[in-house]
Amino acid sequence: MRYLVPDDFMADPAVHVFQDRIFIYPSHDIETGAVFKDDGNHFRMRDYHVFSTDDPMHGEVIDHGKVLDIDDIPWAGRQLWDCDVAEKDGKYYMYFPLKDKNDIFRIGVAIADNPAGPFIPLPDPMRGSYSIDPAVFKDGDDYYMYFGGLWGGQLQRYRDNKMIEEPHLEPDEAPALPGRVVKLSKDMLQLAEEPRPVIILDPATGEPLKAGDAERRFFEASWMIKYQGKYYFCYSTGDTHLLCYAIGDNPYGPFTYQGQIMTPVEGWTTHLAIVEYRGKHYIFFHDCIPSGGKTWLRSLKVTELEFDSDGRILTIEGKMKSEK
Ligand code: FUB
Repeated sequence: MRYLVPDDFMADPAVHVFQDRIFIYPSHDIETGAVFKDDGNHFRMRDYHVFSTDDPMHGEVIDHGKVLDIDDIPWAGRQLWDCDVAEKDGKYYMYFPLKDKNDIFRIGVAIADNPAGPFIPLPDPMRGSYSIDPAVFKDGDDYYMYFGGLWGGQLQRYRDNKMIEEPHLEPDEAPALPGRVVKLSKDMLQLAEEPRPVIILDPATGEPLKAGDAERRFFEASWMIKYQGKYYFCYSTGDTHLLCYAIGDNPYGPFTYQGQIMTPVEGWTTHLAIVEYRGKHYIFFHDCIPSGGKTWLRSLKVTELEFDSDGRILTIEGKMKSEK
C-alpha cells in the first residue's frame, strides 16, 4: 500500500486511464472546525485537484492543481463531495455532487478539453439528479451513472425518484434502500431516463438484501468494473465500514452479493475506485491514519487488487501498513 498525496488530505478517489496515464479525481478534504455529525456536516470540501501517474505503486504523482472551485459554480450551496470524470469524443465530463442553496444534494457537470482540467461548470445541476457519489461507467457506446448514499447522502429522502415528505430508512426486514443507475444522454449532460434501483440479491435466497443486513447492504460509494464479461458493482456499507461487491450480467443488474473487497480502514468512511492499467488491477481508497484519525481529513492510498481463477476478488486487509 502506498500514500499517493502525503502532503494534503484527499479522499473518495475516482480513477481512470486516459491517454495511457492513470488520472485520479479525489475529494479535497479541509479542516474547517465543523463538528462531526451523522449528516456529514464535517465534510465541507470546496474544490477539486487532479492527479496523474504512470506507475501508481512507485512512480511520480503529478498534482495538476486546482481544476474546479465551489465559487465558480453558480448554483452552489456547500459541500463538494465525491466526483467522477468520463471521456467522450475528446471532451472530459466531470460529475460532482454538491448541495444547492436549499441544502439539497444535486449532481452537476463541468467540462474540460483534457483530463487534467480545468473544468468549466454548467450553470445548473442535471435535471432530476439527486444524492451523492456519481460514478460513471462506459459500456460500449453507452455511459451509465451509478449514484446514491444514505444518511448525509440524502438517499432516504427519495422513493421512485421523487422527494418524499418524511425521509426515512426502511425497517430492518424490508428490502434495503438501493443505490441508483441511470444511462446518460448522448451529449453527456443530462439523465437519459428515469434512474433505476441497483438491486443486490442475497445468493442464498435470491431475494434483495434487507435493510437490517448492515454488513452487506449498499450505503454509498458506487463503483463499477467489468471483468471477464461480468459486471462488478462495488460499494461501501457505510456504518459497518466494509467495501463489498456484487456481480451481474449487465450494467443495470440485478447483482448477486459476492463478498468483501476490503475490511475496515482507519476512519469512518470507506470508498474505492478500481482500475486496470498495463495488465494489473489497482484499488484506490482512503484512510485517516496520517491525520491521527480525524474522519474528515482523509489520505489517498493505492494497492494492487487480485482475482482468483473463478473471478472472485481477494479480500484486502484495510489496516495493512503502507510501504511509504
Ligand atoms: O466525502 C464525503 C463522503 O464520504 C462521500 O461522498 C462518501 O462516499 C464518503 O466517503
